Amino acid sequence: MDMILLSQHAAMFSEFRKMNFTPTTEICEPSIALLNIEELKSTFIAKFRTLENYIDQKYEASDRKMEGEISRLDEELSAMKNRQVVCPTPKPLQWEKSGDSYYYFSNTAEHWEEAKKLCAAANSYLIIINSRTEQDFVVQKIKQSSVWLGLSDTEVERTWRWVDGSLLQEHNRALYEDKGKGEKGARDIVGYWRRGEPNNAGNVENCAVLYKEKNWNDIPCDKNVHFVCEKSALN
Ligand SMILES: [Ca+2]
Ligand SMILES: [Ca+2]
Repeated sequence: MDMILLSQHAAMFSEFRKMNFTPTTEICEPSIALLNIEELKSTFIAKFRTLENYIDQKYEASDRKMEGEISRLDEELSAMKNRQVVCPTPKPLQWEKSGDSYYYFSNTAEHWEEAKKLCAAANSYLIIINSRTEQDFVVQKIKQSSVWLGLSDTEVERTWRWVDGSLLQEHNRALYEDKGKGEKGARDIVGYWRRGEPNNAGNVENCAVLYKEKNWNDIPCDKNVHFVCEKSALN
């Protein structure tokens, strides 16, 4: 709109120049010149008012248009607020009980952190293996080749911690002793590691998975893997 106004403005002044500013013999006469200047002044004022009105009208029109637009958006917003979003009732998670815990077996594969968050959101935690019996139960239930364990060494390499903050070495001392001699490559780290694991391959493996073969491996945490959430059945 500014461009329209400017061009309109320029056209008017060009018109004034054409009409009144060409010197003639007549306007050089003092009396006639005075008359012409008065005429020119009133013409100018009239034209200026016309321009003012024009600008006012344009702005008014623009204001009206804007008001219309705001009112339309307001109506749309109200309509959105009033619209009833009908969501299907989410199906409750299917928990399976074994020993003193309930377990949820995910239908999706996620990054380790996401899996951890999803379990937490369901008032549970990414599974912590406390016994061979527990591991056997999980392995026999999973349909996939592997699931995330709630175990990682992201903070300090080779310091494996469960999601409850406990250290693998301490937490699983009994489990290690129960297991017997331990496996090659993981003599200083307890658990059911697959032979040669955890090996932090490529320097990027900080999250542990449990394989259907009943052993563990460290793999990159950003892999998409199914997971198991665990929660206590005692409270
Ligand atoms: Ca457990
Ligand atoms: Ca590995």
